[in-house]
Amino acid sequence: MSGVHPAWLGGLGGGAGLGDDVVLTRDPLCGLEAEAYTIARSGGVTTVVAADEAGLMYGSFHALRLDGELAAQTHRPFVARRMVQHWDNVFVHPVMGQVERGYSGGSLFWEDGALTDDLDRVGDYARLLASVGINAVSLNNVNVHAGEARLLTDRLSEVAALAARFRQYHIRVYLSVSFAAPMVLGGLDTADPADERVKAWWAAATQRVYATIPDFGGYVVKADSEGQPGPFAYGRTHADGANVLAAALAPFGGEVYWRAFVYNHRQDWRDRSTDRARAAYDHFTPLDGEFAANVVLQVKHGPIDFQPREPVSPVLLSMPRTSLAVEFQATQEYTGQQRHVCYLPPMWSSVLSTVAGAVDAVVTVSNAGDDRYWTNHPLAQANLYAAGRLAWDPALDPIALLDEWIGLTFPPAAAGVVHELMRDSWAVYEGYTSPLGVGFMVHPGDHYGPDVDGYEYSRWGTYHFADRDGVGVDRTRATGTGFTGQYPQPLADEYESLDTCPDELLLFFHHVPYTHVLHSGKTVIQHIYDTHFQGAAAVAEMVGRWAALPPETVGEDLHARVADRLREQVRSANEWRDQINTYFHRKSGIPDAQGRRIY
Ligand code: GCV
Repeated sequence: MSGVHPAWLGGLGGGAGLGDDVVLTRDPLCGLEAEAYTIARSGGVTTVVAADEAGLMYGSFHALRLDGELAAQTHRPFVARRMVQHWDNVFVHPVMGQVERGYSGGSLFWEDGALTDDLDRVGDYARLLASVGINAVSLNNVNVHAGEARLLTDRLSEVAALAARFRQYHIRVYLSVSFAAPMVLGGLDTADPADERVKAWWAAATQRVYATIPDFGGYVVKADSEGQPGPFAYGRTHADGANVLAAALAPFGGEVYWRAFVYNHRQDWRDRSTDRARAAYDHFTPLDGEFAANVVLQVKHGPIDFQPREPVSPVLLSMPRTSLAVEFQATQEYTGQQRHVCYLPPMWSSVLSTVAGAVDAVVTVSNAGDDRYWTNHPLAQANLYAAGRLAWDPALDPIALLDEWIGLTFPPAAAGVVHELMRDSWAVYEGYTSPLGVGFMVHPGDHYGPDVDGYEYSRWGTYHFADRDGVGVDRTRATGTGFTGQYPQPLADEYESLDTCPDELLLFFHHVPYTHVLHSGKTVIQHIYDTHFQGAAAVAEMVGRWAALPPETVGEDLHARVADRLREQVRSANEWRDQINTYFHRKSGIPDAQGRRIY
């Protein structure tokens, strides 16, 4: 079908379109799987061959990235499902705003409680996602409030309008739904998954969805979590709950993304036997093999909640008879809220290197909103970019992806500075915030800025247990909560032993004295002081680097935006440094070996 312009090719315009030097051939007999393509460039002509339209599209986006000659290569996605999830509300929520944990303005999809009238912008977003390999998007917040629940029923036409824009780029649309929808929307007196009326309600509602949107992807469900309704209310398991929705979707080829983020959020901080890190494994692994074939269990990459450093969730290593999705968070809830530079793909890449063989889907919580630069901090775009590229191919080097994004975004004169600012930015952020995997020393509620004891005596199950002698959570089998026992070997023993536990996760797994000597040769307390001084100093250097870049190189507006965010990052990093160092100095009474200023 060379020469025919499919819908998505029209959308490639705007100066970045394919020229006559690209030859696209769709050949259903070429032997390639769905979405795969072969690409080559020779004598200045690029050829792309694929069996389907989607493969042709992905090959075309690859052609836009090409620079120079290329011997024929075939590319195919690592997983069939590569999803971006939005935590968008239709209405502005009094506490969470329009986009829960959103730092890029309002929703791309809804404005003033109604569907956006800027559907072209949605089309641009769809192109952006498709260009990095995303093929699924869920539109609304997993915390489904009453108004948003109606997207499933009488507001379905809005979902259909959005689906039409995403469809142009081979992206299927999903909805977050409330487990209590049969009650909230259907007027039933129960949402019990064993009740025939409930099953019939889900079947009928789902049938109506597919009558309107034949290629609808399915449902995303947060159940029995942070106040959301779920099957526990009826004495049913999460497999019972998920399978009812799965049965309703199965005739149409739809699927349920059922979240494993289930834990007791009303814990008593005095109770040392409950460990939030254990919760997902304890709830879900007994159900391995009980989920319907079209249920995907969606598991946050770490056992707690998207902290700057966590070990990989043991659930991802322990459910061989269940389809699994790993969930990443591009929206920087705990990693600087798109005011700090924090390039996260090195973290995601290391998770994927452990779980790649076990997962069937990669899900990323989007960091995009109606902001002019999509992501508030212009450099945060790189997180979304690489999230898609890694879902397509988890073996890609995250730093090479950073350079790929820089090359497509900035002129060569800016490339070096942007690279230097971003390359180690996750490590820098970790340095001035969360020491040795301890996590959650953030301001409660908004999760921005330091508050070392903010969650220490709260109900959320996120403690560091610092006292005058030491810090950290004992999660060992020998003397602690036993969480290390949820890992297969060799990880179970590696994390259990102080001799082998990696320094960066030490306080996640162990409670140790401040004088404990790390593998690095430093004491814990000196490590805390050093990383916080070094982290804040590194941010100060970033400001200088950016200021030295002539604004016209990147455009004055963008330059000013980044400069403004960097000023806030410096202020915040200094606050983190001083609060963390002062806190641990006061607790431990141990001075900094270098005599630097601690308050
Ligand atoms: C969408 C954390 C966030 C919540 C979020 C939740 C989740 O607790 O703070 O805002 O809710 O994770 O992933 O469901």
